[in-house]
Amino acid sequence: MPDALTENMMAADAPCACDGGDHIERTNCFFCGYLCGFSATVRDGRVIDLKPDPTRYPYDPKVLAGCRRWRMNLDVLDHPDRINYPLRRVGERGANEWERISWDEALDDIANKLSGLRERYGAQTLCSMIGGPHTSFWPLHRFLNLFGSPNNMGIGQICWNPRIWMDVITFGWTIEADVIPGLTDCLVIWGTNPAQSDNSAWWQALRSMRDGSTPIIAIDPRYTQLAGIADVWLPVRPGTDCILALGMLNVIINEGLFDAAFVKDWCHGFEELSEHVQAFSPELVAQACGLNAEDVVRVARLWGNARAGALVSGRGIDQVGRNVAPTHRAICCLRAITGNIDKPGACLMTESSDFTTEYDLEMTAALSAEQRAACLNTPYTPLQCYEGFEYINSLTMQHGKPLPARYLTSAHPDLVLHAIETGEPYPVTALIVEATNPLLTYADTHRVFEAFQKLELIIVLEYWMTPTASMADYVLPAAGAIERPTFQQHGGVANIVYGGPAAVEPYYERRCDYDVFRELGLRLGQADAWPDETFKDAIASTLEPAGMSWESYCETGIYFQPPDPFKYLKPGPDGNPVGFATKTGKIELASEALTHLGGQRLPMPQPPITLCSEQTRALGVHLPLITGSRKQPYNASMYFNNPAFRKTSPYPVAEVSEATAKYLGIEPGSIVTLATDKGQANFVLKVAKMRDALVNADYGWWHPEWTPGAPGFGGMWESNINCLTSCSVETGEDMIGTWWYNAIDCVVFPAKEPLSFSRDNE
Ligand SMILES: Nc1nc2c(c(=O)[nH]1)N[C@H]1C(S)=C(S)[C@@H](COP(=O)(O)OP(=O)(O)OC[C@H]3O[C@@H](n4cnc5c(=O)[nH]c(N)nc54)[C@H](O)[C@@H]3O)O[C@H]1N2
Ligand SMILES: Nc1nc2c(c(=O)[nH]1)N[C@H]1C(S)=C(S)[C@@H](COP(=O)(O)OP(=O)(O)OC[C@H]3O[C@@H](n4cnc5c(=O)[nH]c(N)nc54)[C@H](O)[C@@H]3O)O[C@H]1N2
Ligand code: SF4
Ligand SMILES: [Mo]
Repeated sequence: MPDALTENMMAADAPCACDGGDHIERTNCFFCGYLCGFSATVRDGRVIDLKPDPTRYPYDPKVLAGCRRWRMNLDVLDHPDRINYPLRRVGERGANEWERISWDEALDDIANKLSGLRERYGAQTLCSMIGGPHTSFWPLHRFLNLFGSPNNMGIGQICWNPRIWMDVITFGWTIEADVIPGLTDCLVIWGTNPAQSDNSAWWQALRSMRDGSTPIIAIDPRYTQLAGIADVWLPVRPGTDCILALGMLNVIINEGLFDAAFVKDWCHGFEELSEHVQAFSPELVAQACGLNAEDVVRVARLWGNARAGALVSGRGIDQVGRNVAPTHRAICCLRAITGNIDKPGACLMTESSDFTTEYDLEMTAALSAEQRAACLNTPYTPLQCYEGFEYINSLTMQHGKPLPARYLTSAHPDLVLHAIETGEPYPVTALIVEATNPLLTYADTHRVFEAFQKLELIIVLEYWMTPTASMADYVLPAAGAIERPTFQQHGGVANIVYGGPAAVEPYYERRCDYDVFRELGLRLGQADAWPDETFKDAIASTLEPAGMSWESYCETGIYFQPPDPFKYLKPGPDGNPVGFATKTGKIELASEALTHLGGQRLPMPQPPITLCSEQTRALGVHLPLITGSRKQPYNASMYFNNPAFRKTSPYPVAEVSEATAKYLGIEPGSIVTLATDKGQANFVLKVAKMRDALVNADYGWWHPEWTPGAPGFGGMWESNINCLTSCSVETGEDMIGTWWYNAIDCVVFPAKEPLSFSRDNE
């Protein structure tokens, strides 16, 4: 019996049996980073059916078989809650009272207001906020560069940048694990759980390696599905991963397991590193990390003996505040001294794109030196600012590879919020919010909310009336994936892009994000910078340098050139090997780049912070907290309006181990309040296999079925873990500014009132 998916596929392959007027269009999903290919049946400009298209990227029926979301692409097209027309606020901010206006009126209004604010306060008065990879952000960034605004808030510091920055500083470019079954001889998966965050091709590949021939090591305080297929599970104490990595280095160096020839030829600072790690004996490390010393030694030996060792890290260690850079640096050293760099089956250095780089797409060069200097990050985060970017970019440009500027310079939310609150060092009065829901996903919801009240102009591009959108002056209706062409590249640090065409023109008056920024640009004197009238034309121009036509992009859904291994050995202009694009030309175990910028040469673990005063601690039991571990079927603050999902995953959950539940004296299934000095939120307590004395809370929860806007804002005050978090730059990481979503603390106590989401409706 073919399953539903196979039937779908067979139907997709079969000749179209539809009415004369129907036709089939290729298109893509964009509900997650895979951008799976679909074929859509279109009748009179409407999609009437959608099927997986296994002939296009990612070419793997298993991806869709494991996905619960893809059918939603049809449901959301005509969903009654979609925003279909430009809206202008008429009531108080947040009152959810709107008038429908035309696009021309909206764009003229916004352009006039932005122009007026720029005259009054300077271009830096405009900031932006972006979120996870839901759309192409480069059109917004181009608009900002030409407008003169240096402050884009993103998710960079806590999602992607720490890895990218530390790889680039150590190796001269970024690294990807090159997992090849049969060749890879050790696989370390650190602080990521692809079973929930990437439950498709990558997770399937990992499962297929379960035969025991490649040792798999999972480093995660929770016993995830990944831990379930691993040979070793290290339930590390959150935030102590840097210490663990230094302990592994200690064993590998002291037992002589490193690749001595590679270290001699290609690593800078080995003696310094060797001396540095002597303080991190397995016993001391085990105590600090809450592990057994034997396990630390075992894992160190597995990795030390690997000659095709692949190491993948994730969000778990991207969000540990001060420890983020030292942890990633120590991991870079683990890869380097074992020679597991730029080698098949191990870790490969990626390439720069053959198609137009992100640096050029964003028109980075258009932002003047004066405006770069105005970026609020200067001098607080010396790497994550234009000075830091320019210095490191000058190193990677030795090999002709430009870094993407906007992510790596994105403004620190604490500094932007401070400028909104105080007008210092200059007034920030206007905000463009694209494809993000910061009232749920940025740290310190109360503070973000207060800051929104102070702004003169908020523009939100959205699908839905989210809590954030309800605070806007203008809400602009965004076209979804199958209503617009899609283009997903890896921030310009790899030679890959995928996506495809729109199946239909946008429904109602929705527009592709690109069109919005182009139209605003045209109204603000940027005509020369927007030669491509449509996003499709812009994608076609972007692909041109790679020799790929729009038609072949649509046909295959991908442009990809695999990176060459052993790039550092290739002869340079003088006939010698080119080496690495760092200051010393070698892999910098001791970082000359960070030293140059005033940072630490060697990875040094940092102490934890507390978000709970004595007064808060008196409320209940004080415990370490991690937030936001990914769970299907939701994604951050999205898809809570899917009734089938809500049926299977109805509540926001806080997980603890069985022993911890007993210690708390609270029955699983009860409602608990988690609190810090910043605020509180309610969750259903659940028991899970994980470290004792630790809480793991969901993130992103709100209630789209409740009334948007004041006072409840779709229930965003109920179970929003970011009511508890902080984005303080002072307690953040020194060089990048990363704040803490993991390895923080909270107080747990039984909720005083039943959860209001047990009500059917508000
Ligand atoms: N379903 C779903 N999928 C998603 C998303 C989503 O919201 N929902 N979001 C997407 C996005 S934006 C991202 S960035 C990726 C993230 O995807 P992943 O990198 O896989 O992130 P998580 O699933 O949160 O995994 C983090 C793991 O780190 C562990 N952890 C927490 N603190 C620590 C620590 O201090 N040390 C160590 N070693 N581990 C720790 C957690 O227990 C958790 O299992 O997922 C993407 N995919
Ligand atoms: N406590 C805590 N906070 C976290 C994290 C955590 O683990 N813990 N994770 C952090 C991470 S890694 C990330 S990436 C962020 C994610 O944070 P966000 O990106 O803010 O989260 P989403 O809920 O995915 O919000 C996306 C919004 O964009 C809209 N949207 C989707 N596609 C489009 C489009 O094409 N155009 C437009 N205009 N809008 C669109 C959706 O309707 C949705 O409202 O959260 C961060 N915050
Ligand atoms: S949600 Fe992701 S895996 Fe599922 S169809 Fe869409 S792009 Fe593919
Ligand atoms: Mo993310």
